[in-house]
Amino acid sequence: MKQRIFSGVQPSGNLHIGNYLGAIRQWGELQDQYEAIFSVADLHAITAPQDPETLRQKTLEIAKIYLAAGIDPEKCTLFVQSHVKEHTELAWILGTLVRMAELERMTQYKDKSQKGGASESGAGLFTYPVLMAADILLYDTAVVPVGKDQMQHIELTRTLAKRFNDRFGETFVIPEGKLSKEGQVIMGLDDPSKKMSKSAASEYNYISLTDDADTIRKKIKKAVTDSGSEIVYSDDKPALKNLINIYTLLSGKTAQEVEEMYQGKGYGDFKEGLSEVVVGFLTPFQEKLAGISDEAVEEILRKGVEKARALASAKMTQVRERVGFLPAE
Ligand code: ATP
Ligand code: LTN
Repeated sequence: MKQRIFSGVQPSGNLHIGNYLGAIRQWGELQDQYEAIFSVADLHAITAPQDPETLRQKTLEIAKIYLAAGIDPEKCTLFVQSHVKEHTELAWILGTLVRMAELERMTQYKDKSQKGGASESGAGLFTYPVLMAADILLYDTAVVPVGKDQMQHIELTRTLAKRFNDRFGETFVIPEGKLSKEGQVIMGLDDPSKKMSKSAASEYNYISLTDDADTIRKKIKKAVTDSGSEIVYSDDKPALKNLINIYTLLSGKTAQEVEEMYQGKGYGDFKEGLSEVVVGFLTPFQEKLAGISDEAVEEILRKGVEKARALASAKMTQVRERVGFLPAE
């Protein structure tokens, strides 16, 4: 029997090449080897304020992006998180097991709550990792393919699964996180000290998967660079290193090959070359995306949710019994 993988992305903004390279690309590569379930994490998205109509549109768009990235609905289960009520139910139970100090240690929480002030930020931002643990544990997930920034949440998921199992008996599979082969975090184009993020203040932080060619060229032109003019891959030049990483991940060339190509040339030439690489990748991607209708994704999501509900509901019956809840009938 194949092991199960589970992952998701929140429909909270424009997906960018960091999301693709850090997470979604490897999902497509894993779908033959594993039994795969992919969710659109709309419950997570509302931990930041969302406009309802935009949230609906983004939810469909993310599902389309999964398909355009090569996720095959014949092989995988795709569904919208809020369609399966067991996620919030299990999150409540796990929320009684998690410790405040464990949640206070989460980097994502610290970063995000700092932006608006911790005392003003919603409690959902704080308990976010508990809902994520519920997503993963409901499906007996063995492997969770995500970007590096999410690894801390997977660690917490393991802790909670073990804690539950110790207290109530073997119930959950202990999952493992899985980084893409390269494992890099793509940094912001306007600030290479922070990860590229769809909720960044400036759109010059990221290249969205739906940006057109002109926008891409403009954003790459404006991307910050380091001092000096040679094209070298080094930790001393974090901005350039990040741009070279993007170049290599999308072109298949090594960093050394890129350095050689641009020997004796400057940032202008390199940035033009990088723009062509990014446009060359995104143009066919966007053509695929445009070819997927709302109706087609809705149908795929309807089929997916049936499968997800069956698995989640069986697991929750077991969890309720272990915890000591009286059966309703
Ligand atoms: P936000 O900044 O709004 O929280 P995000 O851009 O970080 O959003 P998520 O939905 O949190 O996006 O992440 C989706 C997936 O993409 C996760 O697996 C995450 O690890 C990965 N990911 C996000 N940003 C990057 C990045 N800059 N580089 C590599 N992987 C990333
Ligand atoms: N928090 C994740 C999205 C997410 C997820 C999950 C990833 C929600 N539930 C379950 C893996 C498994 C993020 O990338 N921000």
